[in-house]
Amino acid sequence: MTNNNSTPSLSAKNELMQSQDSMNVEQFLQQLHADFDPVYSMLLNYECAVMEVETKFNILNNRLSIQGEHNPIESIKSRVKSLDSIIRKLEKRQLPITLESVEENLRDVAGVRVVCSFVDDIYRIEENFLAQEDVTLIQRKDYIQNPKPSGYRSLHLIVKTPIYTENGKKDMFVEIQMRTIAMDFWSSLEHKLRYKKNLNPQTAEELAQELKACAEESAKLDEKMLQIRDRIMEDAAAASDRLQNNADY
Ligand code: 0O2
Repeated sequence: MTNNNSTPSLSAKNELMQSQDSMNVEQFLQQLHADFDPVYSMLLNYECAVMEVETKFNILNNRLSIQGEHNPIESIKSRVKSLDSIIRKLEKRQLPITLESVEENLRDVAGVRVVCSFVDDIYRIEENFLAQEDVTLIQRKDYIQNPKPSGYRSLHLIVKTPIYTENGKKDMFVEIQMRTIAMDFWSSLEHKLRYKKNLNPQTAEELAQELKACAEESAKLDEKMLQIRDRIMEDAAAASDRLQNNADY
């Protein structure tokens, strides 16, 4: 079979297509990186901020457990808000949907939840955390002293803390929610129930009242557990004094 010079051979056509495809892939990747790298980089900064703050709480937990009788922190849960939630929040607040706007306006993209054993552990951990010189308190909401109308209880802090990037130091907002196991149990279940939206208004109102009553019961449980712990500690201290006195004789 002879080849007509004006039409490229089959293999030449394939080569042309392949080179066009690889050009397209390269351009596509370039565009993808240009679009998404700044977004990934921003989310990574928030991941780093979360890690920094988590480490601070883990260290505090270890140090304070040496002074006291127990580990004050039961668990730490962290998250970086999803891109969807970030954009929806900006849209809801009618703010510009840009990376600068996220960093300027949203303070809960990085979130750390610290679950403590007892109510007084929350304030002890808070005091030690805020005493650190690279932690700046921006906002404090004490929903333990002043529960929300829903019954929600937790201590909320917005802090600024630095991370260290390839371009230098960068201050990041982090939202911290501190609560007891009982508060965490209530708020996790209430959060799930709140998203079952197909309730008629009367049922919704009745259930809101019931949930609020549950929150009050759970606050009483926290109070009772604190009293029990204090009695155990007093009793243990008295027993240790008795032993010491006996040894002195
Ligand atoms: P998510 O998915 O948990 O992050 P803002 O955060 O500024 O938009 P606000 O009300 O000024 O809103 O902040 P606030 O009061 O400090 O509460 C923020 C977060 O606390 C909420 O985040 C919830 O996590 C939690 N929270 C507040 N009230 C309730 C409540 O009644 N029940 C439960 N279960 N959680 C609550 P988001 O953004 O709502 O959601």
